[in-house]
Amino acid sequence: MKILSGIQPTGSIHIGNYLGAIKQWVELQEKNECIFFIADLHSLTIPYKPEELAKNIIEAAIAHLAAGIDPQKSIFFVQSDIKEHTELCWLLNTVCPVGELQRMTQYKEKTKQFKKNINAGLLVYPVLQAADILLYKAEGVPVGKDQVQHIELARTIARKFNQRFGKVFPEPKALLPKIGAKIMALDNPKQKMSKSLGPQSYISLFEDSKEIKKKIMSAVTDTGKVIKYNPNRKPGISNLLTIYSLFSEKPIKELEKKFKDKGYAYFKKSLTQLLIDSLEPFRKKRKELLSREVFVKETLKVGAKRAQPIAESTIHETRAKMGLA
Ligand code: AQP
Repeated sequence: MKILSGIQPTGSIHIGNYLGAIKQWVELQEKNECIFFIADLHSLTIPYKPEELAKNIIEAAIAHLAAGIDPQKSIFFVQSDIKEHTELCWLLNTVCPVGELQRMTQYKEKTKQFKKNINAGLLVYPVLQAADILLYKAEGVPVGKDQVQHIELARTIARKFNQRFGKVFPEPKALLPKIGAKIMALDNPKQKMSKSLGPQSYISLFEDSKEIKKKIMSAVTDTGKVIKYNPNRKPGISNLLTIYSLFSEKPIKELEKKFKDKGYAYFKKSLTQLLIDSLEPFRKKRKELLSREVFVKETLKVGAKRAQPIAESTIHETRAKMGLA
């Protein structure tokens, strides 16, 4: 299967990004043709500091390499290095109904969150995402639950284009992990763990032991003592059980039995230790890569060189179908 996914260079990668998306990427690259990229163009749609962007892109690349993206197995590059992403986005804008864009949950949330910066990029964000996917004719897109609506729209755009101009694009499918597709915020388990909710909501993939302990021990849980998975009635403890299960590779049922009468504090201490141990290799690898910036930049350049001919070929085909060639 041809796989593609991207992530924005908008801050620290957290365990929600990892469990919902990146962990799947690392597994998928073993047996599939994979393309992963840093979505820097998407990140321009929310307030940012231009003087910090280049550094953030390199940091995001380092984070992905540390998390297990292997540039020998996958094509890994920076979105804005391939101009065809923006060209295809424009071409697809002409087949995408504006009503579909206005009803996107992320658009509604971001326009509420950034009232002083409701730019057109926020609205056409999913069209650029569709362009990213369709440019490489990807069939599977490993993402967290929050992105499913956008992948559905990419399918609609592909279908509309193919119907009007003749078949160019396969209709991509979202690939969700069985569990972990929506990790919730530690300080508010009714909301998605998210960079923009602030550092108390998440644990970074490279968080140090002291912070992990502080955040897990103060994670919001319901009143009661029983360690039981019930996302509706016990969202906090269910979220922590999910995180525990994914990092320990033990089924939730087994964890419920193990911690049944032990109480929340005991369970949280055990989870803290599990996270400290599980994240240690990521911290180590990141530290090593931080001192090899030239290698990281070179890796991204090589990735762009591999992506370029695929992108050019699709643009050529698309332009011809639309009567532009
Ligand atoms: N809480 C989550 N649980 C599972 N998966 C998640 N993803 C994000 N949050 C969770 C998945 O991570 C990938 C990267 O998405 P992105 O680059 O759009 O990251 P993001 O949305 O910027 O991450 P945040 O933390 O949610 O940032 P803000 O607050 O800025 O919106 C995607 O596949 C996403 O599904």
